[in-house]
Amino acid sequence: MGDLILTTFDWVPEMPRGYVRDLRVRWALEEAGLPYRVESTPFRDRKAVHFAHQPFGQAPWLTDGDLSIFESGAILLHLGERSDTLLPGDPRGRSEALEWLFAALNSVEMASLPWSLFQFSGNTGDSPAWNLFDGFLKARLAHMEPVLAGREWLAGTFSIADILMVDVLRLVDRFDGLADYPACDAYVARATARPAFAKAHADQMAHFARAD
Ligand SMILES: N[C@@H](CCC(=O)N[C@@H](CS)C(=O)NCC(=O)O)C(=O)O
Repeated sequence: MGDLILTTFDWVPEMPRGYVRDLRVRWALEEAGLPYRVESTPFRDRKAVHFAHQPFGQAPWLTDGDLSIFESGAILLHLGERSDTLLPGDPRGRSEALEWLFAALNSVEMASLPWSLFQFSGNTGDSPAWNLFDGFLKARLAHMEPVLAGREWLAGTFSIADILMVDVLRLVDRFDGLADYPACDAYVARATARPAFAKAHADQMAHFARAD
């Protein structure tokens, strides 16, 4: 274990600001109270060293001493294991947190990301493709709704699973997609009211604004 360094882009256009995935990592680091620093990699001119850390040329990645980790889910799992609070210690709680961590990325984000891309590109008129992805997302939200109506956090206490699930649902909320799902909406609201989220969000916005 060594110094924690989070690397994100030096700049991104306005549209993704506040939603770039380094926010998940910042949020977890703030919740855990782990010291870290942020470094930048060029957004426009991605060099070989970037691909050496992140094979798809994306952001973020985290280094912990001589360990370099890409994929926000893998990074949060690493931080959960380093933190006393973000991953339950008992086998049942840990297993629940891991289930929901993968569900956020592999069941919900799988539906929310294409849906959001349709929204970003304004292609939400009646078409077979839009109806397919809209229906796919709504089916996922319909199953998340009773889960979130029955509990405050996914794995008992607030965990890395909540950071990922909330960040995935936040993108849907950006386009008012949670309006018919009050428990999902309330879950996003109570998680994003946490001081660690506010700090992470403000820091990301300031980071990109400095490069304008
Ligand atoms: N599955 C990756 C996705 C990373 C990702 O999509 N990063 C975006 C920023 S939020 C990115 O680098 N976009 C630029 C690109 O794909 O070229 C993760 O969760 O870390």
